Amino acid sequence: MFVLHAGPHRLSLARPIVMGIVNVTPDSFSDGGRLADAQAAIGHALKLQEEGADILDVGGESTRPGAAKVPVADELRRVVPVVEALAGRGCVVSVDTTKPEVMRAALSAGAAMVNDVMALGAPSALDAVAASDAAVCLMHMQGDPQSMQQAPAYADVVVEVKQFLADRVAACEAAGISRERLVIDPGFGFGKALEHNLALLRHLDRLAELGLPVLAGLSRKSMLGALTGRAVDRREFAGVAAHLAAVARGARLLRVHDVAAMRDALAIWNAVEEQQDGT
Ligand code: 7PJ
Repeated sequence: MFVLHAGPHRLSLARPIVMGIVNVTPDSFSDGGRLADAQAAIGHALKLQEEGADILDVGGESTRPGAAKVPVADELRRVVPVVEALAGRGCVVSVDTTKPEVMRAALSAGAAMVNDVMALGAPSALDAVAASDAAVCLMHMQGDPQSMQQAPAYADVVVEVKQFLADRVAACEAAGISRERLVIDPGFGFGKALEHNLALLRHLDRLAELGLPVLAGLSRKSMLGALTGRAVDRREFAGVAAHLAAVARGARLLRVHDVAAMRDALAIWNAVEEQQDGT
């Protein structure tokens, strides 16, 4: 069973764990700027921690489809004070960024994990993580956030995503980042049409065959809207169902906005899985 090495932390994945989303962006599609200032983001993060988040994922760069790029100085200004405050309180903090400069600053400020939607694809991102003892989540994306939802296309989405992740894992290992620090993620909604997202969810167990913990991030995503007709702030139940479908296929980390709801669902899931009835 997996134990994730994230800086000084050892996170057992014997049960699925919850990563709470902390946006420090004025333009994130689901938080709409209400968390724009560091104090508000810290308060929100501590609430998620209280609700049972195991990891707090702090991001200052919106990656929603069509989102504008954020200059590195702005992202540093948003993210570093929040990381520092949360790590200082003993929280397990992940930094959601694609920029090596932000990775380095956040790791110095106490982040124990890097969550990169580019899977350390930016020049020197591998080096930035290799120079630390942080964990890293490697996510698949087709194209870039500006254009990725225009015409996603795959011959076999599951095979292609799995191969991409296997290649990035090999690159990490070659750079000196050991497997105990790695998490893989199919990147739901990142250059994927509904059929691609559903195929990846249905066959998530095939990604788990890579022998690394799989993270699923489906919270509030447009796929849930397409299936339920719900607006972005009404997708909590759909999100819980989608994440449990992921857990049933081997997901060990769940990246969510609605931590309390996910915790309740996992309380039931774990009780059923761990029931000792002699059968
Ligand atoms: C994901 C992410 C995801 C990982 C975002 C949103 C868009 N990081 N960052 N996996 N999604 N690892 O939260 O809707 O699915 S930003």
